[in-house]
Amino acid sequence: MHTKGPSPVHHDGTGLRIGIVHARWNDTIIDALLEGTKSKLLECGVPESNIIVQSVPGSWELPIAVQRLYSGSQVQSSSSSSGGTAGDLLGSSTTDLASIPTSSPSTGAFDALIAIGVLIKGETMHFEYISDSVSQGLMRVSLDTGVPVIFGVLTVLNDEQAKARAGITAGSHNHGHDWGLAAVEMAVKRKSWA
Ligand code: DLZ
Repeated sequence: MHTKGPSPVHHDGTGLRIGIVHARWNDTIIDALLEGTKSKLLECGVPESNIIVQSVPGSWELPIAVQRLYSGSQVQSSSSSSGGTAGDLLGSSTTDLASIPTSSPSTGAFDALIAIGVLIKGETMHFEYISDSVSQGLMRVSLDTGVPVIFGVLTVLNDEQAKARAGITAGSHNHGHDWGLAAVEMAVKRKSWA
């Protein structure tokens, strides 16, 4: 029997702060996965203002961006500086995360982080190298920081497989739902481990 990962228990996301970093390659699929992820976070009670979304060019950039997003939030949550808002990490609206005001509900350290990317196999070894490095990089960030980093990276052979995992193909399941639920469950569990 095929069993799914998300817990059957409802976890309360009220008060959690979740960071999402997504790649921009394969943007139609990314958009659907991001939407699916956010919808479950909101369903679990995570306030919209506590969901911080950043983007990077491709999946290769996810580990460093997730690490910097987390480190920036640590710096600013323990400092009293103010001014600025979260923006596009490596895009045109780049903002210094350390300058986000601590009084806003969307500031402070993250309880979980979600990395979203879509890697589609081409004709070279590029896919294998990136998939392996990105998964290892994200695991390293998670273990080094002690913050759950949810692996929202699809590693697929073609566009059709990607669409079938993003809820785009009729009747298919959006894996973003699982990632949102996994983030809330792990964030809640992390608090109980502290
Ligand atoms: C270069 C590249 C290729 C060929 N394919 C993908 C992909 O399928 N998914 C993805 O997220 N990114 C891809 N990239 C971009 C790399 O991840 C990276 O952004 C560039 O090599 C620049 O470092």
